[in-house]
Amino acid sequence: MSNKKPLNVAVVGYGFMGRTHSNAFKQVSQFFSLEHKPILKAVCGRNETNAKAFADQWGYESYETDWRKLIERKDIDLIDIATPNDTHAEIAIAAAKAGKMVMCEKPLGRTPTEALKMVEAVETAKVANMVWYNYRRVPAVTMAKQLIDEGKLGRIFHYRAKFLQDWTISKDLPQGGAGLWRLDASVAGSGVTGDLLAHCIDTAMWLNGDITSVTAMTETFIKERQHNLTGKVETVSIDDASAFLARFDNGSLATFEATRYARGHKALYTLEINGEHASIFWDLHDLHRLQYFDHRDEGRLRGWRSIHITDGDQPYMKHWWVPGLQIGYEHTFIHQAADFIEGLETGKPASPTFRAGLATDYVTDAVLASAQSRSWQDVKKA
Ligand code: SOE
Repeated sequence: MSNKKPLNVAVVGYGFMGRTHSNAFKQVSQFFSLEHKPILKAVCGRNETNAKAFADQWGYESYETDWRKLIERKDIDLIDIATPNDTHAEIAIAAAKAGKMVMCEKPLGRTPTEALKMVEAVETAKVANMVWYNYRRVPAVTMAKQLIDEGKLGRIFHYRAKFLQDWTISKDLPQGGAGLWRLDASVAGSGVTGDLLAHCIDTAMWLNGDITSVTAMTETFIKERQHNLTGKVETVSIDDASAFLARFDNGSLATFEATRYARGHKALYTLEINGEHASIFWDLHDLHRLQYFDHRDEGRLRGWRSIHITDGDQPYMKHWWVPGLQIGYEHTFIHQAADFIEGLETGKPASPTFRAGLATDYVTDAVLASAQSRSWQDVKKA
């Protein structure tokens, strides 16, 4: 028998993100010493056969086919939203009103208007809340944050990020339905701006402070696609590619780019930061390495170091194996679950809270507005 306090979790959604979140809740108390242990109380999905199969596969105690049932249930403390973007606001607001803690997959809302209502709901109800921007919790990225906060880079001049994929190049790929809702603007809110650049923006503002203004361009390369749900050929309204320049509050300049049309790249999220004394580069395809250049090194030996982030004194790694042995993508979600639970226990909520998620939505909204108006846009403060 465990002497840990139960944290009764219900996950809404059993797709890709339903699996990453379920895995995080299942594994976190094995690897992190926390007072609370997540209990997989219920999974929810509209298709009963799939919901039941998912519950069996992952060891959930029960399943529901209507998320409203979860909100009514007294035996659930935390509602975790892992569904397509058009459902985030309604579920989160109802959950907060019922006094449940809420975790939500990114982006928080399809628009800042939706996201702001979600922020108001969790803040009024005073319930713990968090948005799953998992890449902050790649140990190498967390270490970049430590180095910047310690002042190792000095004044920051440049921030550069990109997120490249290639899975929508075929004109025969339909839009809508499982997985492909990301191509349907009415469900997703936007294309790569909200899906991929949102990750880059969240990490960037965490590492380098607020983004204050942007100028952007977007393009939709394939203008019509068959819709999986209606069977009709319909206009594509998402952005297939998006690139923008930005200014940060600290005076540094940035370039950001995302596309699903970069043949050969599957999930090439990279970031680079150039400071007065040092630079940092990180690449998701090589996620356990942090590239670091320090101008203060002795001249003869100066060069880029490729630091293998697997040692116990590097972020999160003492919870895993022995030095030199790596972890991967799924662990970033486990780290996020651990930080959320630790936040409950210490009373210091882990970031990104819904309010931080709103800040990212304000930037993506300014990017889309700038691309439309072909002008610089100031970013609202969350
Ligand atoms: C899109 O392909 C996607 O799955 C995003 O939705 C995720 O947020 C990103 O982490 C990987 O790519």
